[in-house]
Amino acid sequence: APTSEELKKFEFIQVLNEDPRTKGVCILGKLKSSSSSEDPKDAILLLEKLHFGSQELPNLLKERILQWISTDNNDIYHWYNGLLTKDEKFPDFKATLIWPATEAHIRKYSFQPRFLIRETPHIYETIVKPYIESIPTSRIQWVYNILSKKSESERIVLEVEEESTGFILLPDMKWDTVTLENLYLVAIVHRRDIRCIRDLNDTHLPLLKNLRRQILHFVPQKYPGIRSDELRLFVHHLPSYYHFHVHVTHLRNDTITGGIAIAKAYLLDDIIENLEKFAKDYYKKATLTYVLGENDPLFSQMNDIGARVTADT
Ligand code: M7G
Repeated sequence: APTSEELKKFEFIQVLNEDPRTKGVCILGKLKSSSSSEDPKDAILLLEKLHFGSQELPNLLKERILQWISTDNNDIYHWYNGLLTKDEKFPDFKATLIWPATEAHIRKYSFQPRFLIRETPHIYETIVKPYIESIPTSRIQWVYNILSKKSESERIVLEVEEESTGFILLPDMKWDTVTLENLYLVAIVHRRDIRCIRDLNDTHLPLLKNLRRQILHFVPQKYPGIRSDELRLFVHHLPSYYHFHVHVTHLRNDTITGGIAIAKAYLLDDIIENLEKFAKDYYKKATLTYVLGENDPLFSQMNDIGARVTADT
């Protein structure tokens, strides 16, 4: 990973996106490796200001506030800005560096108009599936690195080693791993034959139920204070990475960047119910409505075929 000295040389190009609600920004730049003579490569830096940690709150006023800056007042209302002292135990922000970043990353993280799409089984078969099959496996190298313990192995919180129902549970890269209300874990299955929700059928019920049971049993034990009925288990469609995984988030982590938005997130409970009670090939037959950004590689084909939602679809 680039050192802080190398990161200081990050050359700013432009802001790709920002969200005042999550205090997050996404910056495109160039970054050079000091150990090689290669040209600087595209880099995406996701920065997010962190929440006050519950451990620091009791001493915040006494120990951590360096300066109060009075800005205004009105009657009994008084406003200030403040500066905190630096403390490594309580970092100010979290950063994710994607480097070298591909064109696909830049498109994904850029602000873009979004549209609702109706993906019929026919559209899936003729447009989406060929697209999924064309994605190089290198795109999910990070998933294989986790499964083979090449990366993030010390972050694994639970592993169930079984060929057809096994998985690895670990913190999602979006989580600061400290703020419980923002808990965000991802369960990545060991098997490599399920690309997305469309591949699921009744033969996968043991896997889906195992994920549900193990996660709901384990997470409240691992993170005391969290109850099983505060955990949202869901799957994205479309996902960014076509290797089956389940998102596990705290109910209070309900910002859009938490990935929980309707027409993107499908509850694991509903998936199980649909396959078990309604049809074993439910996801072969269903029309799925979801949000697609204009920069998505599928957008122009979807647009051409008339997949965008209208009053008549
Ligand atoms: P997705 O639904 O395929 O895509 O979910 P999304 O990013 O559009 O939601 C993939 C999930 O894996 C996301 O929640 C990512 O934040 C998370 N994730 C992505 N990468 C590259 C990593 C990684 O390298 N490590 C970990 N722990 N999580 C990742």
